[in-house]
Amino acid sequence: MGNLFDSLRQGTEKLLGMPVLASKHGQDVDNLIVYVHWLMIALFVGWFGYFVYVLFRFHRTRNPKADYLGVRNHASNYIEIVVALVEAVILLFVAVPLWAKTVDQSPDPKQSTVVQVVAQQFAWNVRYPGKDGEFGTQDMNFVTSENPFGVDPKDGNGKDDIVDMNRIHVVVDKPVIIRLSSKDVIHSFKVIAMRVTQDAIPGMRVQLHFIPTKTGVYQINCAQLCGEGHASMAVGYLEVDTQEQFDKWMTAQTPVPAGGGSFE
Ligand SMILES: [Cu+2]
Repeated sequence: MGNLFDSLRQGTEKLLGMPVLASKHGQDVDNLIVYVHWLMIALFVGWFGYFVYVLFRFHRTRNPKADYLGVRNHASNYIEIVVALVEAVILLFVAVPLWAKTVDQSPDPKQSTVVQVVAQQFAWNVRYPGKDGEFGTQDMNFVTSENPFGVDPKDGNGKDDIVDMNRIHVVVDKPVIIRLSSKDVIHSFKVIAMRVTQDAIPGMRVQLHFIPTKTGVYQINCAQLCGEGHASMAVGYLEVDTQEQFDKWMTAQTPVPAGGGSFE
């Protein structure tokens, strides 16, 4: 029974053409998508069948005189209850536990790749804590076009911070914590392969996290229509490296002193 269920689910996934999956919690997201589609297929078939039945059953040749009493059985009520029950099961036993398991339980920053991402029209600014593992303190009063993160130029912790644009390096099988914000309008950070989406909101820093399971380069999309160049935010990439590749890349970076660098 379990095997039949699994192969049915995998068959549906194939039929839907699900995109590449490269994160740990992603399979649960895909399962939810499949269950919702099953329900929708059942509703589609049910409604369509009912429509065809009505065309036939209530055709005027069969009903020359209108019947003012209408339907007297309760079949539709029972069907409605069944549909509501299925929806409740999906919500209470799949969607809510998934949220509790993957969104509410934040990984330990010490065991994770922590990255700050600030979206702007139309790019992604990326910042790593550097060798010391500590981000320099930030204040919005320090924000300029050269210092999008508002890093305090006097804070020693910020001296070795690495700033980059449009490419986020992370390590495979290690939790990733992204602290997300925006410089101008509402953007949305979406990496389909990781099955994550989070709005980037000016004045707020929102955390999202996931565990990448496959090395490779995955596109970042902006999932909120944020202006004329919205589509060009797809120049952003998430690169999932091995620890070795990541360390090599990190040592090749030159820290950008706060306020002194430019990425143009
Ligand atoms: Cu955007």
